[in-house]
Amino acid sequence: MLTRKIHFGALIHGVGGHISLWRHPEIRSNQSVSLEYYVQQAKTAEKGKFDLVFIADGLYINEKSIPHFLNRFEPVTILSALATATKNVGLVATVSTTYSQPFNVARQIASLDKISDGRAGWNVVTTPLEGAALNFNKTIKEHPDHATRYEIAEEFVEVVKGLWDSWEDDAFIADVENDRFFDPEKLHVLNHKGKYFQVSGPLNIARSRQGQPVIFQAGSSDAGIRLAAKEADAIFTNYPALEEAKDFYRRVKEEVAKVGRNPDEVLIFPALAPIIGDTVEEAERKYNEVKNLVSIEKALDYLGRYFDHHDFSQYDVDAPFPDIGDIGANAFKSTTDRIKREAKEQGLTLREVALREATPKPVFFGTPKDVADLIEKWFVEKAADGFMFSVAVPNALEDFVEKVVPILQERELYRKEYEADTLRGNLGLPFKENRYTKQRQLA
Ligand code: FMN
Repeated sequence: MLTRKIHFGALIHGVGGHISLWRHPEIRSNQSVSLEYYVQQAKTAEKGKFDLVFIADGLYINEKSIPHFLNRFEPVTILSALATATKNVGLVATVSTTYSQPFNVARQIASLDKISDGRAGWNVVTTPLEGAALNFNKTIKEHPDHATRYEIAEEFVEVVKGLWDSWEDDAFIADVENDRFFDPEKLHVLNHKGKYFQVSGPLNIARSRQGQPVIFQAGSSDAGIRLAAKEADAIFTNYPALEEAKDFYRRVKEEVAKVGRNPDEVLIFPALAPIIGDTVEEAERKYNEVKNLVSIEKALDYLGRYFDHHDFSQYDVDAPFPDIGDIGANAFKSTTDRIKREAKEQGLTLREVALREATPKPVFFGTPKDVADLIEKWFVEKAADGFMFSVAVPNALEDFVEKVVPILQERELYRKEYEADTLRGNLGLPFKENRYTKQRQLA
């Protein structure tokens, strides 16, 4: 009997991850800073019994960043507001381990966990953009390299988890008669002295009903997988092809088993940005509407980023994709290799390549049944434990909740009601016991 159930997160992303979606007549250009929009999306996710809403983040912009990145909410702040507008859905905030301090992060996410009564999560990111260092140069002179960023992240997460266990669950006894606000035996000072952090503790907030907030990790390299296997409860990833996604899933689960953890307790969430139509033709029409919003100038900018901001506007856009030699090999190498290869094999013009990259056709595409079938396939074939939904066309979340969710429920692949009232509970993860309570029980 199949006991696994699909999980869903909703990435609320304002005017969208697409470079030009903001120009669509049904998108409000202020959506990235509209509380009303975020509340509406969170409530729709909750109506669809989603496990969580998720806020991505970044710490550096320039004039070529996608519009949503230019003017958006800080994750913990907006999620605190969403906590008061929702009851069941989890609230996961992206916060960087390269450009933050563990004490602050532990405190903010723990506060969100208390405000939401056990629904908070932290998406651990190491920050890929070099420019971020320019915004934090009082403490960090230079953007650390990839391996160092992950080394810092590992210690950072350990410190945060240590701080989260500062107070055992029954520490605050509020014994008025004996004038004891807390039981000193249940208070623990971390005293962490490591390579990157020296943190005394204790943290000035208690644990929530889920024990500790849920930890997501978003990074797919070997170092990212190792960090997730050791420390995370879930991974957000973005492999678009089924076979690659299956391979990633298998590698993560193997690594989790290797460090002695239960592979079922690290859930894998690939990205899902479907275009749904009542007919395939309608889905095509929706896709074309969005595709046609992208000007060739913006598409060339978008393409140029992969090639280390190479200026493609110097070429004839209707001629075959230009021969640009090794440009891009030091930037997004695997992507630039693929683009060059496909352009050659398929005889594409520069215009075709740029538009295709800036506005790709999603994998999850077609009627509600087509999309449900694909989701089922990815889930059953073990490419995913859940999916991180994001909006590719206007009203995508509403359409998904109304039309795809009931099919998955009918097939008994997805919940009809929340099973629990904490994020951990809904994800099927056990309560995170306090380490000191556990030690005492074992002694
Ligand atoms: N970095 C951020 O700063 N903010 C994000 O919201 C964010 N989301 C990500 C989502 C996905 C699906 C992936 C794969 C990465 C994301 N990252 C984000 C970047 C990672 O934290 C990491 O810095 C980057 O992917 C490089 O690490 P890797 O080589 O292990 O993937």
